[in-house]
Amino acid sequence: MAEATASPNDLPDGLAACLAAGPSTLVLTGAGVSAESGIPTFREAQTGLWARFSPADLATPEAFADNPQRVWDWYRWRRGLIRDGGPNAAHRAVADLQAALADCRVVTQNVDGLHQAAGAAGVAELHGNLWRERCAGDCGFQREADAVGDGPPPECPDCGALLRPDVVWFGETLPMAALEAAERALAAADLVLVAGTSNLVYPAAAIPEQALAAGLDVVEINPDTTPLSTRAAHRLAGPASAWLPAIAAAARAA
Ligand code: BJW
Ligand code: ZN
Repeated sequence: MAEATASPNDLPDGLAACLAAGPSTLVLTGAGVSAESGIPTFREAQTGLWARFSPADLATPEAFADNPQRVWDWYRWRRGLIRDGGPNAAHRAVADLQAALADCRVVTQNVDGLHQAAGAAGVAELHGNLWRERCAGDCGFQREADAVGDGPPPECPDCGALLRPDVVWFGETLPMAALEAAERALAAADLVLVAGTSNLVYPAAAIPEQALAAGLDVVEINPDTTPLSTRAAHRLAGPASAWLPAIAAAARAA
């Protein structure tokens, strides 16, 4: 199938005019932005090895307590996909948008680090990063992982408890620094681009709601509809790898 593309001319007039004015922009991303790097999203049909497990059942503290090996196997499998897939045109377009606009802040729910790999700066990671590991006990140890890893779950070198991926599971609080960065980005924003998220998981899903309540222009980029779709000023139906480059090109041309 030919790769879907879009040009700045395909953008709705209102959005093109907004981009031409060089808006302060908040880009909120979710798993759909990394889908075209070969990384499965959470709520779409799962295939292959992990088809038997709901990601929502793996992304919980209870799942880790119950079976840390299974949870580590899942994260290591995903690390391998991320390493092999690398950033795609959507990640590169977000970095291009940052280069084109005086103020463009990126807030992501993704834990894959692919925005940074594509060159985006100051990315607020609401749900952590799976390339970081931290003690599942309370000693505070953490480290960066540079390899996918294998074997039994790693142990904390300081206290002997298990290490876990430094990500945010259901029922856990989000990192304060990322939440505050998201709040500041929202307060500064004229335009909010919401790409590749089902808008179902809170508090991330509250960001577009707060933007709407504040009267900001909210644009959704997603091949499918979400609870945001009917309320966004513009809905760009299709893949992020088509629409985000068109948006970056329009901002560059302004
Ligand atoms: C494309 C595409 C392409 C495909 N281009 N698009 C308020 C109301 C109700 C519930 C709650 C609430 N506040 C809190 C809750 C509870 C809970 C929650 O939200 N539950 C809901 C499910 C109802 N939230 C939490 O527990 C959060 N913690 C919290 O609030 O703490 C405070 C607290 C503590 C104690 C008690 C009470 C409160 C934590 C949430 C953590 C989420 N963690 C995960 C795992 C992270 C680690 C990992 O990656 O493994 O985060 S779950 C998973 O969902 C992951 C994602 O970041 C997150 C969002 O998913 P996302 O990105 O939207 O992906 P999908 O798959 O859902 O959607 C993909 C989309 O892409 C689709 O729409 C496709 O169409 C689209 N797409 N291809 C563009 N090419
Ligand atoms: Zn420890």
